[in-house]
Amino acid sequence: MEQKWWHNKTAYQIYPKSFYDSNGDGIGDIKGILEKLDYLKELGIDILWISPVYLSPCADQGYDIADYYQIDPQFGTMEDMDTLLAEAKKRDMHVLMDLVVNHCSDEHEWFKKACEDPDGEYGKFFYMEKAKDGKLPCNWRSYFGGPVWEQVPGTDYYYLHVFHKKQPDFNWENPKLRESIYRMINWWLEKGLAGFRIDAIINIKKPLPFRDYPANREDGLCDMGQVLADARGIGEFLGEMRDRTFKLHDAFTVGEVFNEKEEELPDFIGENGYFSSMFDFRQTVEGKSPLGWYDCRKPEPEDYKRCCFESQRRSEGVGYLANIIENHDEPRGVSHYLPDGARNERGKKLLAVMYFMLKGIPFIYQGQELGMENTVFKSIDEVDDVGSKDEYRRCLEVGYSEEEALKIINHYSRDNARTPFQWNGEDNAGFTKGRPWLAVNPDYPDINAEEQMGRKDSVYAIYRALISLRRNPVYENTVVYGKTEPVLSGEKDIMAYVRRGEDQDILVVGNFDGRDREISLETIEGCKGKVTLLINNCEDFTMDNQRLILNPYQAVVIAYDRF
Ligand code: TEU
Ligand code: CA
Repeated sequence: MEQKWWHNKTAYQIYPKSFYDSNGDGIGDIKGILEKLDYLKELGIDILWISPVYLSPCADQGYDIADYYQIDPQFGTMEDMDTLLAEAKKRDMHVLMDLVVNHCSDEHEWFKKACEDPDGEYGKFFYMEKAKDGKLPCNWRSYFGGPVWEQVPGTDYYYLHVFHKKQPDFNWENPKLRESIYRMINWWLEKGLAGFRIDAIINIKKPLPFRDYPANREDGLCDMGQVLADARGIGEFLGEMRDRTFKLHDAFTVGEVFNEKEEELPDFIGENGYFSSMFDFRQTVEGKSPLGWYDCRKPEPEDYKRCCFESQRRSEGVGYLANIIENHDEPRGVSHYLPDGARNERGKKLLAVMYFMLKGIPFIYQGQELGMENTVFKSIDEVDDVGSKDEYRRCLEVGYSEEEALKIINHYSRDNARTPFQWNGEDNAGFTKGRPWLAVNPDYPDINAEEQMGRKDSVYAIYRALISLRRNPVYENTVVYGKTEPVLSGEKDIMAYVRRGEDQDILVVGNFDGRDREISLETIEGCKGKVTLLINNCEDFTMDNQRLILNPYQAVVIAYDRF
């Protein structure tokens, strides 16, 4: 496979509203990111993905864009953005913005014009349909609850929104709309952006004409997953977008793609794929249910292991997935994937090692490098996120008590990942001098950057070690390009794999069991030569010959050099 500039990079997601507030209004901002660039550089980050900072009424935290060419004043100005691009460049860092083009905001000029004249030029930028015999055009359910159709005020037209009603969907079938989007993408790339994270992109192709699908809840509506599985031809849009924009700038793009069909993977991320990479959501969706959060199940270590290996297998020789344990839509990874006994620093480091050493482009979500955990909401009023509020309603609807519903929201709420970044042990974790827009997680006196940076055995320290291993010239080739081979698969709660390189094999072993485990490495092929312990989350390391003894939740990375 041809080598690309981004193959050996490490990426970091910034959720700007919660990263660092430079002016005391309680809201993180672009100047705040600027102030913390050196923190990110020191950690070893090469690529920054910044969640939306465009002009937005913030019905869905900036994922509802009112003007793609403006920065929302709560985040700063276009000048701040230009400064950020320049300062990142000085530090050899690449900036990605979020590309949200399945929908915009109902406050976008195009949508306002569309509402004034649904049959006119801008009406065709959206899906505007009339109800037939009092029946909506189809029975799809929006991701945030309720039908996808909302009436255009004062008319008998309805517009389509697969997310919130303040997020009207674009009509990608319209070439004029596509042109307008490409122009905007190129405008940003010409400014010096390195690329984009591409939001909810699988939704841009709708199966047309609109029709009903079998309902999966008592509301008579059907799940969007089912609808999208039936859509054909998204490749025509994505291929065109690639050729008209990304390709011209050698941009790095990472798609938020759910539910692609296995045989489509080469089209998405193979040579000349639509995107450079896409997130691996295999373990994110494990245990999720179309019925809602109340029906979700937390994955066990064995599930986690199976999901990771499945993704490694199907992407091998095809392309590079972007590996994550969390993002702004998910609970904190350490709260979701670790067994109860491992909810401590050792366990957090175990999870870090296991996902980070996989083949692909590792993404770190802000605070993950500190082992930030889910927060505690004492009442639903403390929750801001639209999605969580809908899921709470849903729990009550199917018969859970308020207390039980809150427990479910506490685990799955998207706000778990959106609490302010914990910089230090001072008021509001040093995030703001004012009142934070969302309460700081009360655990900040114990978990914060200042404390961790000053300690050699912190979670932060292991992330730094993992990142620097990725760019260590002796191991880089194996870490970036080596094939992943799962080993010891019969050992329950042991996750082990070998990265096969030209100069060495690198063995990665983690113990998700709360007990010591003795493991024989005899059955593993290769793995001969000079042994070097590269990473270890414990103080001790017991290996003699082919026998390895692991402490509870221990993780080790061992290189076997051939020459
Ligand atoms: O998420 C898209 C997505 O598929 C969602 O269904 C996601 O799984 C859901 O938020 C979980 O509750 C993207 C963004 O990442 C998300 O923050 C936005 O809300 C959404 O698009 C709409 O732009
Ligand atoms: Ca601010």
